[in-house]
Amino acid sequence: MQNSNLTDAEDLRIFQIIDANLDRAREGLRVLEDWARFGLGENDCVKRIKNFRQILGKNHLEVYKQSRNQTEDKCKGMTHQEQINRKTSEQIISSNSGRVQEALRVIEEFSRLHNHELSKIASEIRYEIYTIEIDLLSLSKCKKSQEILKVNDLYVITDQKNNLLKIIEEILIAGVRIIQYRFKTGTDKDHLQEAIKIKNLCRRYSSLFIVNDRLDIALAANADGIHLGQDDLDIKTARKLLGYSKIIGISANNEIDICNALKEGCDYIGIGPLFETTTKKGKKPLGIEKIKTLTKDLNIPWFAIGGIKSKNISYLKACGFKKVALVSEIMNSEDPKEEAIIILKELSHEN
Ligand code: TZP
Ligand code: MG
Repeated sequence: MQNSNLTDAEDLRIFQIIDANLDRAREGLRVLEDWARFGLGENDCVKRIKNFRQILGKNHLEVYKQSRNQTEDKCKGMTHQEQINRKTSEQIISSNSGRVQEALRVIEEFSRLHNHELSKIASEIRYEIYTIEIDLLSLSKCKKSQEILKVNDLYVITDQKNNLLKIIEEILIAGVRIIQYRFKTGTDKDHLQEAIKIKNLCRRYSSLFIVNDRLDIALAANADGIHLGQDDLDIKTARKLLGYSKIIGISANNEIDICNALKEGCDYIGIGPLFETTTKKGKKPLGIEKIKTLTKDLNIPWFAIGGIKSKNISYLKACGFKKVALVSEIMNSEDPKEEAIIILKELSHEN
C-alpha cells in the first residue's frame, strides 16, 4: 500500500469507501457462493467464488476497517424498491452479481492511487464475476429443467400433423409438461416457425420444450434442450454449442450407449423400443426384461419408449417403469387431451 495516512481527511473518506465496498463485494460473493453450493451443488463454482472472497478478505486491511464509523453515513439503512421486490433465484443471482461488480469497480477506482495491488485485484475479479454470473444463471436454468424431468412421468413426442399446435395446447392443458418436437421431412424454415410457436406454448404452461436431432433449430427457437440419437451429434459437441443452460437427452438401447451417455453428462435417457412400433420401423423391440436390466442402476431420469399405449401403462408401472415417452398414442388420438389425462392418471397411481 502506498501513501496511506489515516489522519488525512480525504484518505479517511476513501478508506471508508473501500471498507464499505469490500464488505459489499464479500457479502454479494457469499450469496452467490451459497446458491452455487446449496441451490446448485456446483462444487467448481463454489471453489471459484470462495477463492475470490478469500482474496478480498486478505486485502481488507485494518486501515480500511478502522476508518469505519469515523464519519457519519447519512444513507445508512437506505433500501430501494427493487431490493424489496426481488423474488426468484435468478433475480437474486443477477442483483448480487451486479452488487459485487459495482463494489469492485468502486474499489478499483478509489484504491488505484494508494493501493495499486488492490485496484488490480478488484479489476481482475470483476471480469471473472461477469462469467460467474452467466454460469450461475445457465446452471440454474438447467437445474429447473432437470427438476421438470424428474417430477414428470409423461414425455410426449410430436409427429407431423396439420393441427399440431392445437394438439399440443390441449395436452398442455391436460397437464403434460415435457414436449419433444420431432420431424423428419419438410423445410427448415417451416420447422423453425413451428418450433417457435410450440416453444411459446410450452412457456405459457411452464413446460419443457425439447427439439429432436436438430441443434440449429433448438438454438434458433431457444428450446430448453435437445434430444440426440446415437447417429446424431455427440454430447460433448452439443454441450459446447448449447452451453450449460440446456438439457441434453439421449436415445439408447444397450449398456455401452447408456454408459457413454452418462459419462458425457446427459440429463435423461430414452430407452427403447420397448414394444414393436410403426413410428420407428425396423428396430427390434427390447422387451420389458431387457429394459429392466439396462436401467437397474440408472440414477438419472429415463423414459421407456416404443409402442406404449394407455392400456398397458398400469402393467408397465407394476413392472417398475415409472416414466414413459410416447408418440402415436397421443398424436393419433381422437381426443389428445382426454388421452393425456387418462395416461397421466395411470402414471400417477401408486403401485
Ligand atoms: N424411439 C424409439 S421408439 C420411438 C422412438 C422415437 C417411437 C415411439 O413411438 P410410439 O408411437 O410411441 O410407438
Ligand atoms: Mg435422432
